[in-house]
Amino acid sequence: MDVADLRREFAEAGQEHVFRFWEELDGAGRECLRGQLEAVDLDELRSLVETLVLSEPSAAEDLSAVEPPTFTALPGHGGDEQGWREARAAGEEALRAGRVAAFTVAGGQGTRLGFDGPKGTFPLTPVRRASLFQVFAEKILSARETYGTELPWWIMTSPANHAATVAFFEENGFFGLGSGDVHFFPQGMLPAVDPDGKLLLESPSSLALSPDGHGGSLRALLRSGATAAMAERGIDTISYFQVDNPLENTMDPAFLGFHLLGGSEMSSKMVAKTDPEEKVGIFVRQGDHLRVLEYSDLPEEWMRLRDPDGSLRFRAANIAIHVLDRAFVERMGAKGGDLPVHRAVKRIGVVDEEGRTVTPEEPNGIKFEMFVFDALPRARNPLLLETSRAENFSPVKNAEGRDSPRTAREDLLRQYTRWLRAAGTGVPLGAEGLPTVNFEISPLRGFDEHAFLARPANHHLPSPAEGTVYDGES
Ligand code: UD2
Repeated sequence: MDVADLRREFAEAGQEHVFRFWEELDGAGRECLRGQLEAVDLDELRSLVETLVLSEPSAAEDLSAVEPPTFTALPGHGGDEQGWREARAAGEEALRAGRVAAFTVAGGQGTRLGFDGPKGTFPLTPVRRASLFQVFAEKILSARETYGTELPWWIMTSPANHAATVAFFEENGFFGLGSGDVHFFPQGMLPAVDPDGKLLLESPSSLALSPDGHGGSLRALLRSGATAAMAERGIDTISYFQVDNPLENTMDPAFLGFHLLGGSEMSSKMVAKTDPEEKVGIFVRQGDHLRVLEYSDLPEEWMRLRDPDGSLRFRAANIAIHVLDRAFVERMGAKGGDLPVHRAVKRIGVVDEEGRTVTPEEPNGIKFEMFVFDALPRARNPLLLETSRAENFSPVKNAEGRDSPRTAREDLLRQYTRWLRAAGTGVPLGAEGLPTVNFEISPLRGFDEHAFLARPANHHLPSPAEGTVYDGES
């Protein structure tokens, strides 16, 4: 677009200040800013500013019709064992038929972990310090072997970590998955604004942009051509998980089977919340809809409500593991995502009058993002499945304390110990159910407990010594 036209459009939208360094910019700087400005949807921005920045914050949401959701319980918790067997068989059939793809959202900024690099490259496992990406890659390799299928993997990055993510896979030979079966695409970005709704500049030649949230994955899957590539390969089912959860069970056949047998467009896993303060979204039923209330939106007194048996009333925690129907993603993505946008007040680096980027001590602006779980109320037959926390959820969010690399490593060790014991190998135990030696089982030996126990070579292994790695060799 002609710069004069662009300038006029931004002036009409009350955003002409983004050109304030224009005269001083060189050719490359002008191209950069111009590209970013052309990508801004001014109508969308106007409506976001009106509803989320300039209006009075809406009084607390009407939560009167909100109830705990119904869900499919684990067999040990009253779930129907036969139903679980049938679901598992259906999921395995879909995996064998090559109908399933893995999909990881890895575009987040990982600020809380304080790690310099894409979170998926974080060296995590107890002995090898294999990265999160390697853990997922090995699970996929194991599932491939079990089901004799290709299981391609799509990874959503952000413009900030895309090149580093791709380079990491290249340096590591794609962990043996084959470069044709691992696909990367960057998510969309949304501009940040100040409390008056004015676009913020990060530098003279760049807006302050931030990733549009994991909800942006729906439109990014479509726009990047990922869903078209999936369709071409006969894939209609997408296994969605976050880069921060090494216990994520990438290809859970029972979960896939419940999703498919239930004719669901989007299914989610839940576990019981450990304590009122745990920072997880909560599944609720509102009228006819299943939805997630983010932890910050759950009223304080609701956090502590208990059922007569003592369990938390609102306990259905969102562990961010979903199955998505490909056609549903295409439908949602075609409407630009069609998800509500949330606001987050943040400290945002902005340019000063001298053209330097300065990050203030206090929040100075508003970022916008979408959440993938907001698609649940729009999905046909959404399904909620109870799952085992110990086998599915131990996220790496913080550098220390709760949900940190230390707690994730401990939960991995507990998982290895359970699997070995189930396979007839003794493991010396110390405090808190942790083994007294540090050791590791590569996911190549089984992507889940079922797959691990199904391999005769995993039975009656030598008891682990300090530093033992049960790798892919039998
Ligand atoms: C998320 C959920 C929370 C709970 C918890 C479980 C939200 C808003 N909250 O909390 O309800 O389920 O996870 O672990 O999701 N990501 C992107 N692009 C983005 C933003 C995030 O790819 O623009 C990815 C990010 O790389 C990570 C995941 O989404 O894999 C979670 O993001 P987060 O760390 O912002 O979510 P969190 O921990 O607040």
